[in-house]
Amino acid sequence: MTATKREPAEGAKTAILYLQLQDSLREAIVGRKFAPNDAIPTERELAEQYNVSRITVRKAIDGLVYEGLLTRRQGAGTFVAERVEKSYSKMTSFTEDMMSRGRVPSSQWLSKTAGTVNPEEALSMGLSPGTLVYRYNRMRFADGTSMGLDYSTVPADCLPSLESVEDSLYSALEANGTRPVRALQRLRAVAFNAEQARLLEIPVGSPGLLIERRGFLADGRPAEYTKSYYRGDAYDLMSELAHNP
Ligand code: 16G
Repeated sequence: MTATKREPAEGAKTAILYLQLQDSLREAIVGRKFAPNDAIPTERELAEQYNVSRITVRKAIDGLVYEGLLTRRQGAGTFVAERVEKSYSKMTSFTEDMMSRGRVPSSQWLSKTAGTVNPEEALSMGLSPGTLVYRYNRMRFADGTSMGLDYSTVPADCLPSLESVEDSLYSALEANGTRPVRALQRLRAVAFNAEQARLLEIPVGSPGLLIERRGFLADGRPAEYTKSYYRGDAYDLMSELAHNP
């Protein structure tokens, strides 16, 4: 059998083109040719500029959206994703964090259940076995892009009912006069597992930040035990330090 030099098949050519376009867009974003929050050129403009089809452009952009470098805003275009600079030392809620940055928060419920504390929750919050708690598990989005997952447990005596939490846990707690005023937090690096990655539509093993928060009321009673799994590519955590000799 003789080896013949063959032209790449049509499909392979498209694949090469979209990967090339993806690389040059990625370079432009990482090299800050486009700043965070900048709109990138439209599909039509990119297709003309790079002399490729709009399908190729769409595929290249899809990949960068998947990587978290770009976000699509309905009706407005495609923008360079902006990392959320979140203070590690302020006790804000996801809703407040997003709204203060002009992003539109939304959530998708994974579950909302009532039950008695499990051993982990009991130890974390100092609750006696048998205490009734509400559990709220949610996917969190900003402008429709997945940002992370919140798994919250709240003692039932902090809320009027399981159903009282709609869009924001903290506003429900606030309305009930039981918003935590003090918290302990612990931060750990994690890799998203297959289930979490599927929910967030990111590659399995993507880096994440696990922030565990235990929130307390002024009288010391526990009000919240939340595990927040935030996308590592979406957040910058900031805190202010002072030297107090
Ligand atoms: C944030 C908090 C979480 C809180 C949630 C309430 C961190 C690390 N975690 O995700 O503890 O339960 O906000 O948000 O800040 P919501 O009021 O928008 O439901």
